[in-house]
Amino acid sequence: MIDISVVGHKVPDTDCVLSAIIASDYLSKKWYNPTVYMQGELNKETEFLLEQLNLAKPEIKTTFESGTKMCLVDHNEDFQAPDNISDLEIAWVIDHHKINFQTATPIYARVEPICSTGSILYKMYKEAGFEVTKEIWTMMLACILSDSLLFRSATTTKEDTVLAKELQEITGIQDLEAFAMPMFNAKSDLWDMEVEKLIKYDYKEFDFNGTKAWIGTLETTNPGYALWRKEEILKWLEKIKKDDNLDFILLSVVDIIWEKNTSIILDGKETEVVEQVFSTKINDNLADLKNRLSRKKQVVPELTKYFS
Ligand SMILES: [Mn+2]
Repeated sequence: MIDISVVGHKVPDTDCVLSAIIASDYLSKKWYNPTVYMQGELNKETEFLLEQLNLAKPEIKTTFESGTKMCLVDHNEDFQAPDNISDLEIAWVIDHHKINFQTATPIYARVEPICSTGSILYKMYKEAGFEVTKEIWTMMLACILSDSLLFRSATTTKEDTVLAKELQEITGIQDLEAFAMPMFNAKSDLWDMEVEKLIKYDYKEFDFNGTKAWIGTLETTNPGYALWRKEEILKWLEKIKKDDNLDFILLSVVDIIWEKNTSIILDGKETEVVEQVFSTKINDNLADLKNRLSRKKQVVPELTKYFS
């Protein structure tokens, strides 16, 4: 048996934490002795799901012993990976993001442009014919529903809806809305969260052709929890921009129910760029980015194009 550490990206979300747990089950059925880690605290949605499924919280770890064999799930780029990734041995990558990584040795890699890493793992189990517990099937379904926002996000593919249907049959979960809403509500329970934590709930950093950017997304059934605190959020965005030496920062508040993206935008460069890129007028530091629910497919590509 080969020891391997399985880990998802920085600022963990449901797909990356559950996929790490599923991938570790998968690898344990091959020739591995896997351990699951995560690179930060659970968000409230994932915490809710782990409680429901009676699963233990993975240990948090961002630096691994030099030479450790790694399975990266739901990410592949260095800046999303553990801090000392260049000292580690990437053995597996299971992901659904754009590829940008190098390895010293040949590896197992499974990357597909479908809505969740959980969807890919489901296909891998089917192909391998491994036996699966109901918890694992349910986790796969939760990954699909979480990352696709119950199929509302532009990242959803035809294949995901087919896979979800199959998983529904296997798990006997008939009403997907009833399954997903408590997840989304758990994630949206932000009213008493400190502003800094709120802003950093789900963010990713990007390098747009030398422009260092930071894009936060708050997916919520109750956008008011964030929008009511706009003035405070603007001050924090200024601070994060300065502290992290960024060129560009924005926070999208995504209303999952009404499928609407309202982004909080600083004056100056951010306003100028967002007005141009998304052909919109910014009022009171708020940009109506319409139904752009997906950072990956509807926000980042436009900005990448602008800055290139
Ligand atoms: Mn994902």
